[in-house]
Amino acid sequence: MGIKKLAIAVPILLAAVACGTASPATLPAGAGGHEHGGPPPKAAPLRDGERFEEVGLTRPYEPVPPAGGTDEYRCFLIDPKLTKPAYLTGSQFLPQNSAIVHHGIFYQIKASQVDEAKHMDAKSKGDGWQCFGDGGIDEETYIGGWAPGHDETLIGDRTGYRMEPGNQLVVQVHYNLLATNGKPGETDQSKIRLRLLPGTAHVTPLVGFLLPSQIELPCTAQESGPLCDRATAITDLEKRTGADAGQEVEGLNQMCNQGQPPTPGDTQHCDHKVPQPALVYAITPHMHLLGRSMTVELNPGTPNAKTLLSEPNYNFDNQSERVLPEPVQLKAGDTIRVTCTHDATLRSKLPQLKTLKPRYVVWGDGTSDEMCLAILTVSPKS
Ligand SMILES: [Cu+2]
Repeated sequence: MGIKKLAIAVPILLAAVACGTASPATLPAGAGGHEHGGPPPKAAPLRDGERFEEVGLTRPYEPVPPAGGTDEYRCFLIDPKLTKPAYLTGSQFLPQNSAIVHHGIFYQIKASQVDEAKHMDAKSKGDGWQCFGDGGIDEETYIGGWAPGHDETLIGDRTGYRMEPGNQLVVQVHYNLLATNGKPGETDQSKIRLRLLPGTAHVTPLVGFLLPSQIELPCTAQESGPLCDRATAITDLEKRTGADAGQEVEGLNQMCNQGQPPTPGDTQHCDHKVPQPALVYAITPHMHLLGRSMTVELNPGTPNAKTLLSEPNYNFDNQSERVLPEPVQLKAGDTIRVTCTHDATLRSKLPQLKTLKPRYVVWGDGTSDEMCLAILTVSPKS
């Protein structure tokens, strides 16, 4: 996700990102085995002042999985053509070809980022651009996600993400061609139904607190090769995703591990201090394809400890927000611990990864890199 530049400096970040849900522990996320089908769920009734706006792909897109694989993650820039500020109070992905659509994740980008997105689109053949991982636009903010069977998520009564005129959406769609045995030719022209309120409405604005953790995932005992060396892997990461990627990794080690030599392992955690009072409504887990589990704890090891999220079987294809049963109040100075477990053995099992060389995995934007990110949907208030 486009949060990487922010991850170094600030323990808790105002912005938002995305991706995943549960499948049996033995079934790697994104490897297929999903249930598809059925028409999309009906919309809940419009509430006072709301309107629906349907946006979507401008024409059918034919997914082209890379390297003989069966999956493509494709990002599309979609203009909601807002002429006035609005609040996005709900969103529902409407898959047109549900046989091949595996998930949809929605990001908002500012008007100032639209050129960057257009550039990504223009340099890529066909509509949109390939985007394993996330949308690939700096500072993109997560505003919703969908996986088969998911209804529109409505958080509380009057809450929403503010959208300014000129802002646009980046929608990441996971196409999976297992249903056609990888045979090309299927097309999709999905839509999204936006639920909007005028920007003048009295709405509790939602923002994302982005809480990352470092990843220090070594090669498995069965794997070997030059990229299994951490320093070599980071040099390679910088070559693939930009010169500051290594700094991001070191910044996370500073933040989460006080700059001590990192301890390689499947499970890593990071503690964050809450900077300001906020009410948490929902938590969205984000890891990439090697992600196995995530927990988010409030004040661990104290009498007030509380588990906010326990995601024992992370599934990349269901990264919609998990709405908490009751909003939870955070106080300034509280500690939030984000813990992720990744599984390097999935690399040799997942169609999207198995052609790649074994590597020591750290935080990064690419298919073969990982993230560990809890996105807390909050309203800043006491
Ligand atoms: Cu990511």
